[in-house]
Amino acid sequence: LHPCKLLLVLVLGLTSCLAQGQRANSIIPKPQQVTVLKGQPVKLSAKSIVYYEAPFERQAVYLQDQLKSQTGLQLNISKLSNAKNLPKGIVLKYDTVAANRPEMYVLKSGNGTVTLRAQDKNGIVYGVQTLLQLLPLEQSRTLSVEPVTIKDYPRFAYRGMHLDVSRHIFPLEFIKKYIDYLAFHKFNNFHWHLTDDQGWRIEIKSYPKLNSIGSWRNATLIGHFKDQPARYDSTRYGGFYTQDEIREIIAYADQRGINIIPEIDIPGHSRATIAAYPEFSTKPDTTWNVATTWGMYNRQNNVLAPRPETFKFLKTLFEEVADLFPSPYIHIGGDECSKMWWKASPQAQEFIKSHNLKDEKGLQTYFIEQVSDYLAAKDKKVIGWHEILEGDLDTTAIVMNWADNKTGADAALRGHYVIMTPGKPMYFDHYQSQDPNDSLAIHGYNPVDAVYNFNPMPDELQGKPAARYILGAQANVWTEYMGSPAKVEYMVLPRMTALSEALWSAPEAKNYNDFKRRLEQNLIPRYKFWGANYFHDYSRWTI
Ligand code: TNX
Repeated sequence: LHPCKLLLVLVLGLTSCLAQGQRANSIIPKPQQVTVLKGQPVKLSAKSIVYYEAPFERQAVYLQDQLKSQTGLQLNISKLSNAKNLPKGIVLKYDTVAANRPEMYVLKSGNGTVTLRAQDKNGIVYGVQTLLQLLPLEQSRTLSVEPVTIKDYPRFAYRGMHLDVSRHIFPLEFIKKYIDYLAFHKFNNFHWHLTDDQGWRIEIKSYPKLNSIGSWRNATLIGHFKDQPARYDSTRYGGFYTQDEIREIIAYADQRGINIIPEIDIPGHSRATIAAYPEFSTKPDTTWNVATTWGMYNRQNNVLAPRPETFKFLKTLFEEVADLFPSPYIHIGGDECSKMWWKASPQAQEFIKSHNLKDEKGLQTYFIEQVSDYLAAKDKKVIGWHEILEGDLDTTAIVMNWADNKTGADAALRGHYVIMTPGKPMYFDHYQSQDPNDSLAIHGYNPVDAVYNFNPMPDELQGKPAARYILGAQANVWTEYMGSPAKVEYMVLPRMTALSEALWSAPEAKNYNDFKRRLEQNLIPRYKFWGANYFHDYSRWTI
């Protein structure tokens, strides 16, 4: 070999090695264990095949689609036969990788094969996400995967993102894109906030006026700049997702390892319901409009009355919802229920007395327990916002805590499973910059580093048995000031990327500066590739 050629080979070899090492080092969320091996990279070309074992066929299709869109390479898929030697290509293998470690995967590349081993669909989906991050983000006819072993599993069992589609509704295609973002970041729950004072967004066949009336309001947001109050005109705004569309979304999410938790918010936040059916309100003879402004709607009636026909409605409604969603959990709201309407209603007062309830808080508890019973008969567990603990709740409801960590710790000490969503820093409708020209948001400042450094485990529970009740955490995306998919993307990226690591990675492995490096090298190019409108105030997070 001519010395010049040798030098060229060395330099090229070195640069490709560096590029490869960087990929394994730039994965988000940071895996539990990465070992870069010696040896040849695995080469993939159009002739390579994605082999799968029976439970993972739909994930093989998912990997095939993702590879095609990221690199242009179209691989065939094929069921793995009982061959002793693993074939060349990519293999999705069903394997009990570790007892008591749901969602774990092991990715191994070497000797011509990339294997992903997992004992459940979610493990395979996460292995796919990691594999995609080991591959270049460019069109290419051949690919090489550096030789590595990655053993990986999540720190918390519940990793969620929420989206409010009542205040603003988004096209079905965007809901899918949002689910893709969740899948990429190894989240496993999508909390779909489907009803609120400002509009009812799920088709309900047994009570059709929820859609013909409750899904529409006469107010459209027309201006939302920080230096001006929000402005509306009175054009009709609204819509809802049909049950067929919802089934399509459920299947799409399921393929990606994501459970969808629907929320039907009761007994407060029910203005759209009583607009459609005033007979469920404390003033059945009044006509209500679907709310046209934001905020706690308390001074204007938005609560359900404890009438027999209301409970009949709730039973039928929640049974219909339970039949539609395979989720083992249904969210029934329970937040911010104003008691003044029950105080002012002779009928509600009479109900409190005749049912031996202590007061209005007891009545709220009664609503939650009734619906919990209807859902228990359908084998569903209830999730509610932490206000459900105001009365003496006598159920095993899971508490979604939007107050501080201490409130979450108290709920865990009372024996409830808890999902942490404290407003600071889990509300992504808050500002992420202090730029006076930023787009309108609310309630102060939740920058990306606060999200990254959030620890869902309250200090009060460290080392205590009740720590096991903390299931994980979730960010909430209330959309009062998010009138378009682009605004939602702007509010969630990169904060959801930061959250993914706070939920997945070992706390001792977290490092904000290193996160920023990986964000820049690995994620920003992906945001661009996805066509996402991310927040890019470089002063906040650029190295
Ligand atoms: C409170 S937190 C709400 C939502 C609003 C949000 C705005 C909670 C369960 N309810 O109805 O959209 O504040 O930040």
